[in-house]
Amino acid sequence: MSATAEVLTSPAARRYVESLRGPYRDDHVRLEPSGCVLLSKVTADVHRILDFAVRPDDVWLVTFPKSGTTWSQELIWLLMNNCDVEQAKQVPLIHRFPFLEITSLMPEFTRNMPHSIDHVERMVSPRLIKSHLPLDQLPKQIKTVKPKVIYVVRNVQDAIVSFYHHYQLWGDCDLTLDQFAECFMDDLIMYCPYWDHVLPFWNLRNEPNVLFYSYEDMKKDLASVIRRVAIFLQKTITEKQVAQLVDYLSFDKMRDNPAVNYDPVVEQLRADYKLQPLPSSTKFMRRGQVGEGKQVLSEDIQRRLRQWTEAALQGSDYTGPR
Ligand code: PPS
Repeated sequence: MSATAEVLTSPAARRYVESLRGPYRDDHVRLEPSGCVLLSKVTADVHRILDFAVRPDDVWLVTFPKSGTTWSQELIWLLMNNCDVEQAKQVPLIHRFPFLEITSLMPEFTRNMPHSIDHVERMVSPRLIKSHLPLDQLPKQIKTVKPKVIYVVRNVQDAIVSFYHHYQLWGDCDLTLDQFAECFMDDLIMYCPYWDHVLPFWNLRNEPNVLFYSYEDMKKDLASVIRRVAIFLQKTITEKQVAQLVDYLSFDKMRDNPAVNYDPVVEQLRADYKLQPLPSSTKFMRRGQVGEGKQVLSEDIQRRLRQWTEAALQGSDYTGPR
């Protein structure tokens, strides 16, 4: 184990890992320099990622998991590619808009593909790159080369609910939703601590190379977000194209689009780990709603999440969703 990671050994951390089956059942480690929790298998690539060569014309999409990443990836790719929906339908998103650390995290995901870091290194510019890593765990050159960076945030309660279902989809997890939320507040779950992920990008939101918006913004007025992203990417888009994209990026269309809905990968991965087949209603594109956390988390957990959020946001001018 490299000096860049410390294994989480508390009884709570052990119980959490033992509740998992599938690709996420691995020792969890706290990475340096960010303090981000990830699977121990990622440690091998930490230095390679930190020293990764950034190009000035890259577009980086950075999010905490379950915050509208896939939705934003498809939107950004289409804006960068003249709204070519035919090509978008034909080529899986992972090839068009790779996820930097996916092979490090879940090697099975890229079984018949190059390592995701190699893939990104070999891409022709302008590259579109997804990552869930927090700012201090991303390539150091992000801060000096200053490529375009888009950060998307989502109401933390809804992100927790979506993440819980993500764990039931890409593996199995014996915890209840409330127990999962407790582990989330205790920073036992990968990519936590949550607010340490969001706030550094919030603090950069007025930098010319950074665009910060929310899942809730997309739900409220997708056309406005499309126009904002187009301006940021310096792409011209007609109102007719905006209307086409709003339709193409609707939840129902994306749920039924195999290029973005991950159905084939989930099925293969569950088979690899000999996990029970899931009911056909359990999907990556699941609900796509705002406010589910308030309906399904217990009152007690919601109260504790509010207190936990208040404490984390002390001294910050953060006004995004929480
Ligand atoms: S991941 O695994 O971190 O990349 O997940 P991510 O793509 O960030 O988030 C998945 C959630 O986004 C929802 N989603 C959408 N909502 C509304 N409209 C569209 N088009 C859309 N596409 C994806 C997806 O359903 C997940 O949210 P939940 O709440 O689980 O449904």
